[in-house]
Amino acid sequence: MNLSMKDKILQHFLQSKGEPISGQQLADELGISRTAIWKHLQTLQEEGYKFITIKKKGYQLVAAPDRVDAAKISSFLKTKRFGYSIHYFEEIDSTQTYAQKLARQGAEDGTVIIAEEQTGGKGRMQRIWHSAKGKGIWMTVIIRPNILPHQAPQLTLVAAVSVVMAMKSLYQNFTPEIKWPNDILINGKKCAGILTEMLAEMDRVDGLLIGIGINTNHELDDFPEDIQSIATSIAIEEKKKVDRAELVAEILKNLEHFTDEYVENGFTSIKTLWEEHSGTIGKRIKASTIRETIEGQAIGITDEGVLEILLDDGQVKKVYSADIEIQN
Ligand code: BT5
Repeated sequence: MNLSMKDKILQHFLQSKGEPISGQQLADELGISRTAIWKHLQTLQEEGYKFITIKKKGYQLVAAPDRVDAAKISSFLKTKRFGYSIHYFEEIDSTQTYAQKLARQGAEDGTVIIAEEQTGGKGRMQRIWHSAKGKGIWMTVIIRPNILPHQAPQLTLVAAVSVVMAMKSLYQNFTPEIKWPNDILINGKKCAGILTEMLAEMDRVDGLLIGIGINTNHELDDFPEDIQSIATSIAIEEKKKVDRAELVAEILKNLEHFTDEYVENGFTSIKTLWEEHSGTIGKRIKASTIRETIEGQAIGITDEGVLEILLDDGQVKKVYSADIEIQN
């Protein structure tokens, strides 16, 4: 983990869950002086953390700013590789663009780029992804699975399963559903989107950039007017604010696990999970591809992650990439 000394100190406090920590013990553990500890605590106070001194016990963290930085995420982390290198920004144009640069420079498998705000958040096909400051999870995970270029779209489905299962394990008041291929909906409204980009040669994948955008703590007013009728957030549905760092850590745990499972055993088990959590299969849908619009019943996905639609004339059509609308 590439944490600075200040972040290491912070991590101790976050993991102590409100219990005081003695300055001497911290100094001994980290191999620095008590004065150095005190100086780092001063800097943390300037960043919005609040410590009080408790006689004979040490320092106690009593308030923390709402941020998704490396120290915060790592205090929840339960992974083997993912999330050990975290690049955190208060503001960035797009975590995807930055990830592309890092991936080209050889960033390791499981590197995370995360920001409080994106000024140029991207959806698919040059669409805009609204990324309000401090309200959501705007992150890209660089992964380097040993797969062939044509398998890359399956990783979008692996990511969708990872996100939806993380939500299900942390929240109780709603049921998220995957809408093929890359949306997570709650009660029919979009709460999260996934954008997978690939760095590849003809026959080899160098890396995948798994972009994950999740609306976590938005109130309806935090969305621009044009998406207020189609968007929602976890806080709106769960009826309480969520800890973004905890959700990030849970997603990273799932993403690492399911990517490994996929590389070792193929798409079959992921496909089953995806279908279990999908709100698309069995429904009548309208699919708009670049070439045409087709209507029919979504009957499943193939072993390649391709959507199969049963048309009214009995034909089964395979759809590789499209926007779909679920009909009543
Ligand atoms: C997606 O595209 O859903 C992929 C979104 C990926 C965003 C992440 S955030 C971290 C990383 N860095 C980036 O720059 N991007 C990734 P698509 O299926 O094309 O959906 C885009 C459409 O969703 C837009 O045209 C709007 O209609 C809608 N939309 C935009 N922002 C939204 C939001 N915050 N919540 C719900 N819907 C939104």
